[in-house]
Amino acid sequence: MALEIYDEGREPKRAKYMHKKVICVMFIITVLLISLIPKIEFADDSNQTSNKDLIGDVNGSGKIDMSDVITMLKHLSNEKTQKHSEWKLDADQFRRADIIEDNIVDVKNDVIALLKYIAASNNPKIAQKHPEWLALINDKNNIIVPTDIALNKSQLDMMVGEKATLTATVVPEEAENKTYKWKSTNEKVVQVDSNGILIAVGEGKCSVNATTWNGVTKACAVVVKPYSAGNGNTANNTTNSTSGGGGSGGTTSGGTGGWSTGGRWRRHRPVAET
Ligand SMILES: [Ca+2]
Ligand SMILES: [Ca+2]
Repeated sequence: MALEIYDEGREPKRAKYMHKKVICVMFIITVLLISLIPKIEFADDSNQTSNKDLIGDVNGSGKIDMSDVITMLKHLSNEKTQKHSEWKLDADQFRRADIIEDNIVDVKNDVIALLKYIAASNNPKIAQKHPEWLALINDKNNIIVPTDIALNKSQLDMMVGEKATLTATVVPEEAENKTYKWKSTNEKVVQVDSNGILIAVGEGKCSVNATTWNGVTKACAVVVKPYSAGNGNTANNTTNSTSGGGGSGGTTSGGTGGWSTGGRWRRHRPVAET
């Protein structure tokens, strides 16, 4: 392994000093990067694949996680100390660990790249800020990641007690993992469930956001006004339309579009398309 400290022509004393220094730097870098990862989810299947050639999946478990980093660090420790011979990577593992392809598995490039990838995959905020952290490994694995998420509505007027449905479409269609989550910025105004069904619970303004697993997000601005029979607001009626390709939205037609709100009251009115 072309680790600098074992290059030919180096003096043994210098190599010994460098050895301690490298171990120390490795430790500090690892601690720093692990601190970037808010929650290490070994069971997280968001990046799971059956592809045994997955770059970064050093131990061939079918997914990329901290156990791959540990495998790489053990290997590097072996390279330096000539101990723990069982820690050596075989040719396939080495190929998957050589993320920055230079035929060297090192901390500076490969371990850091892997740690960054794991940090970004587990934290949408990091992914949003550093999409390139995900791109490096994903590109090598030819995994298409979401680049956009379209909502059928960018704004919505509702009355307290009313329900509405938002539909999200992850772009591109071919994305490997199109998982996304709904979230309201103020649950005292609007609550949203995992199917994008909103319920207005209080007066005010907030956003309902759909965010993909890799941090791509889109917001719908919602204004909730008090309920009044003559209120001209045109909130969407509740439907579960799944045909929405980001455009047509889910609105029932006809005059029977009644909806209930927790059994408190019920009324009927024509549905207006917004
Ligand atoms: Ca693995
Ligand atoms: Ca490398």
